[in-house]
Amino acid sequence: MKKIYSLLFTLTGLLTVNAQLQTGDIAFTGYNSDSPEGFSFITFVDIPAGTQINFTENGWQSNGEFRDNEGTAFWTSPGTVLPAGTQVLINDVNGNASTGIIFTDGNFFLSSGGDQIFAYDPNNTPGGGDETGFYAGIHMNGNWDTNSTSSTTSAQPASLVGFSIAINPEVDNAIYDCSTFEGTVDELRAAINNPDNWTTNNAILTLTQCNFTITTLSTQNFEKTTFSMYPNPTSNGFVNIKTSNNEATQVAVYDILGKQVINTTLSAQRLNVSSLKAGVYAVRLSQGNTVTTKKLVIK
Ligand SMILES: [Ca+2]
Ligand SMILES: [Ca+2]
Ligand SMILES: [Ca+2]
Ligand SMILES: [Ca+2]
Repeated sequence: MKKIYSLLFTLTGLLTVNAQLQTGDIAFTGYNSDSPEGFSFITFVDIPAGTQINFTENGWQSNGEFRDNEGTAFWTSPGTVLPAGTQVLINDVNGNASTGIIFTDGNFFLSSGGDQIFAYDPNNTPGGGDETGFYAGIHMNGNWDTNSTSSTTSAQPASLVGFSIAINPEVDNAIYDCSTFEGTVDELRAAINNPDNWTTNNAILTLTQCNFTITTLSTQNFEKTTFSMYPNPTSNGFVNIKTSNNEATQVAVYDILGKQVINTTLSAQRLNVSSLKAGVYAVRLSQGNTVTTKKLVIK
């Protein structure tokens, strides 16, 4: 029995490690330093059940360490997977979350004179030369400072460039205005981390849901990131077609008159084109619903 428990423990440990989010997997969408203090964020990935994220208001120092006399809030995701695109509203850090559980160490007080919040992995606390545990950041005291020398100031961690936001000038409360609510992860993250798209107020704001929709790969992205075809031009009777996922690819080749001259399913990454005369051809590659067309020149 002991062995089983220890095996389960090991497995759980491994699963927890695998489940960690990456920098930029969440982004802040709201911040209230007026009472009740709170914040909101969107997740761009499915968050596994029972995942913990820490939110500290300690500033980040130029020596690559947190300043350490402020508070931390602890959020644990619910007992089921939280789907990508979900917005979590922490309406009150002292116990009111739209989903999951939030509480603090009792020392979490966002200053109305300017403050910041960093989200990070509690199993990979940033510091000691390793910033990979950062998920997102929001600074509410003008532009980022060069160092954190007080509870209201903070440097921007290098790993959070592009994955954080600074509201300038200082204001007590701010929320993302939902102007962009549909797009790829990169598009949504860029819109959310752009302070031009935020509403600010020195009176408390109601944290709101934007009903985000994350769209998946466009054909262009697919072509850019998952297909390569070479040599091209080719003169040796074959062309290699590689995909990043190694799944079978449906290949159709058309001549310049639009006549189909090859139609096959490729599993070995090499297409025999020795039957084709010299000229220009269109190669249609598809996997499931994803389709792209490339030009092939045979010499
Ligand atoms: Ca406050
Ligand atoms: Ca503070
Ligand atoms: Ca203020
Ligand atoms: Ca602070």
